[in-house]
Amino acid sequence: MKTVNILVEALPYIKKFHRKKIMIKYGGHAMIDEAAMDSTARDTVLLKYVGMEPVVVHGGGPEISRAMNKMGKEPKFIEGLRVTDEETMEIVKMVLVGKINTSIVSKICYHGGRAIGLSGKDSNLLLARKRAPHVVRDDETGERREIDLGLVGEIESVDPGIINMLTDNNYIPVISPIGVDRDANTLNLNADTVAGEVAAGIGAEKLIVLTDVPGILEDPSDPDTLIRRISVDELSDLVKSGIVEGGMLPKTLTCIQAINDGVSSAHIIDGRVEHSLLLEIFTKKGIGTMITE
Ligand code: X2W
Repeated sequence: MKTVNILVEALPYIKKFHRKKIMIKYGGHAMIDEAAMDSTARDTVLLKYVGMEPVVVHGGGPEISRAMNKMGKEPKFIEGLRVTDEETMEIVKMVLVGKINTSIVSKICYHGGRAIGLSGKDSNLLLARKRAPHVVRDDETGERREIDLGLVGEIESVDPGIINMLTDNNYIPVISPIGVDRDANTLNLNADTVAGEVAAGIGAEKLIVLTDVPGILEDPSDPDTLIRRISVDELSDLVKSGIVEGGMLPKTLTCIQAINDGVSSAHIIDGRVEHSLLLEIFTKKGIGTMITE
């Protein structure tokens, strides 16, 4: 395609999303190296300069696990959620708020954006409560057993005020998935859930989840079976029939919930592909899976 045609193809999208909030979730698995993070930060700045209002939520699961291993702690997950004791919570804060958040903020600023780093504690952005213990049933004895996840939270409410104030003043908010409870305790939150809930809370037009797979696949072992567009109802059927499973399940449920809460479209795309964000937003074909009502 001629370079100029790329710009012409982008125009309807630039018009449609002018001044609209776009929630972008930078997944820990998508941020494979500094170059990938830098490229995504630059694309985020481009979105801002063509008139959209990007808001970033980042993860960092793999990096937290690496830090835990270095400190001699073994990471443990139950249904995708990290079991978080006091010491793990300190590591989570250090990695997410101290390292990843500041790194994304400085990369966005380097490319000319005005990024501000926040966690869910700032201005009570993410009020959370400790999750109830996970109940498992022993297959043999049928006995019920409770497993406490520790300092893991579920979101009670999102206060969009601080985010709106920042986007209204041309800043790009960058949010760490850490919540606060009513007694000021820190809680570890799943970053996908945070992205979905904040997207709904701020009335975002789009939720874009950057991860390490091409999107939702009909056959998870075959990248050629990518589903490019799907409605929430069709997707809910795929979930019920067990076609969407494993690591894709929480992301898929987050997208379904976001659409049901009023976000116009949700996208799952491969963040390892350079400029996947721009290809998804500005081209007709897109690059990943787009979910709509
Ligand atoms: C996550 C927070 C980071 C995250 C964790 O501790 O790994 C819980 O599991 P990704 O890269 O998006 O997976 N929190 C409760 O979600 O990062």
